[in-house]
Amino acid sequence: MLRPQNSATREMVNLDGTWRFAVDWGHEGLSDNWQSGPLPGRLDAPVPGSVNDLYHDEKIRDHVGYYWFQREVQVPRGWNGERIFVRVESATHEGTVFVNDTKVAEHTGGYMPFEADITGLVTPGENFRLSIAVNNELVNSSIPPGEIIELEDGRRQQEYKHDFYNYSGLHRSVWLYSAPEVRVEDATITTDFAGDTGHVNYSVSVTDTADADVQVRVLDKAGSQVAEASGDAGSVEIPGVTLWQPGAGYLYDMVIEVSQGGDLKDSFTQKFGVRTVAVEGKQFLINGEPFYFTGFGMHEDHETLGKGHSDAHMIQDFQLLEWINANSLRTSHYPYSEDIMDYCDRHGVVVIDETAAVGLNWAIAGGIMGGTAGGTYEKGHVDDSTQATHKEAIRELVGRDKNRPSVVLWSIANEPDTAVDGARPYFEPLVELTRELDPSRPVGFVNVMFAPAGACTVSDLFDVLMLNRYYGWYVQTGDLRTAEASLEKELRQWDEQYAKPTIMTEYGADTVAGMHSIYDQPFTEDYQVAFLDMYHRVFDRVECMIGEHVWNFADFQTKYGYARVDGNKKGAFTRDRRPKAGARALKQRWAEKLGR
Ligand code: GCB
Repeated sequence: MLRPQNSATREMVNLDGTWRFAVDWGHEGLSDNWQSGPLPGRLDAPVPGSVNDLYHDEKIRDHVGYYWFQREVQVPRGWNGERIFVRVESATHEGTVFVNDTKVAEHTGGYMPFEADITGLVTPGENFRLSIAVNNELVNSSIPPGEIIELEDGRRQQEYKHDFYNYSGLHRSVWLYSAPEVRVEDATITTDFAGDTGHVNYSVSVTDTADADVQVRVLDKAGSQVAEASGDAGSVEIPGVTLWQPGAGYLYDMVIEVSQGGDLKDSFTQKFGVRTVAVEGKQFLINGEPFYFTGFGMHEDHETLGKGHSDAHMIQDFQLLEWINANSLRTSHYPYSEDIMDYCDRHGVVVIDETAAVGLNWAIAGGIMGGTAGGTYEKGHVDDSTQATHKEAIRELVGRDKNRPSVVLWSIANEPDTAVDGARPYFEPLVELTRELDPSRPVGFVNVMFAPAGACTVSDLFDVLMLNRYYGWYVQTGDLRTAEASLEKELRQWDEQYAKPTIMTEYGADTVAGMHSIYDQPFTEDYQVAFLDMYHRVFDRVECMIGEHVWNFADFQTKYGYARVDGNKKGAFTRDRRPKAGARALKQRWAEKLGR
């Protein structure tokens, strides 16, 4: 799905701001047609933003079900004859959109954009009422999965098998936009290079192909044309190409113009970078050069905003990533906002792009995370309906991010249960689907500690191994000497058995800023440093290791649990982005590792 833009033939109106807001306590908003008039009550809510940390009423925070958002929208008077769309960048986890009384879209999956063509329902120059019902429920068929518990006193509680807080709201921007009837609907660009010549393959789909003439022009950063072609699919060469590189995100514009009978109908510019990605033996190659990942598993998470996007916070986070010498990140545990992805493309930040398939694991769920036990791949847990949603999540993610040079690897799940029989029939079709959708990028998933080399039943299906390990934290707590031996033994086993490039996608220790000890005492800043040092010594001794992503970039909010004190404290930075001792240690380690 293309991200809308302003162009010679398209226009966008941003609908962010303060919207009317109501909590649907009785689950009656849809049946009572709340969209047909002003929402009940007197609350407002910010868009973008999470609603959970804003109100003094704890019941709003804990509500399981629908939150409603509403505002008036003025359609620009110049949009006569155009198609008019409403686009919601994310409604977590399900959004139902109404234009006046009419339902125009329904979408499941809390971290993906969706849109509706509302042309016949609105009039340029006039107002309409836009209502969005956002449902925060997680069930077994959703990604991520969850379960709703009905308590004896009638309350409903949301269980889920991941630790980060189940924030809800319209977390990213909402747009009204116009596009012409005959328009570019999709574009796919893949790249290669030989010497200093870039090879660019493209294919464009147009809404109405009858007599449509497609022209593409490639412009460099300065706006000079460097290549051109005609037809809805083909290839062009860029002489003297500037490659997209880690740390230097050079982007070209592909200006796609659609004409009919000599009249320009649509102009759409798709950005792209020229680079290659490949796995060769135990190496991960970007532009033919071995790449070593330094960085973090992240979260979209801030005080007050929850998972709401803010440009200021985004820029601060990326400045800190640069400061600490991180060259990459994983979008743990869901696709991030398109603004973040655009930033990575522009600035050469390497991305492991992850679906929202976190918590497909009833084995851990009964253990450290709390919640109900039972087998993972059972009817009512992770079953065919979950797999169908998961496939859709992969289709949407690849569809949204396929043209991004920053994305070098797909992560189709985080820590699923893969030590049991049901895992292979569940994952094999998902790996095939991902490869079919995008043959140009390697595919991986993130392996949990309970499915080590001898026990994991799916790792051979993937190109790259991604491991989350907590020796010295969840096991062998406070005993770094034993932890070091265990970690090394396990990594060597992966190396011998699989000989695949391996990234440590999570390792970290909860750390309370300001707490110190001369001993190896968990929760202190000193322990965080000693813990990270230990992992780094081991990584440097095991050949297959091609990257280290610390868990986590910053402290983040979680659901309540005895293992969490006001959230997860494994951040290198606090939740308000102040460095802990581990941050300075990482800055030095990564400077050395990257030869900076
Ligand atoms: C994990 C999960 C991550 C948790 C982390 C932790 O393995 O992937 O979502 O936050 O452990 O700190 O427990």
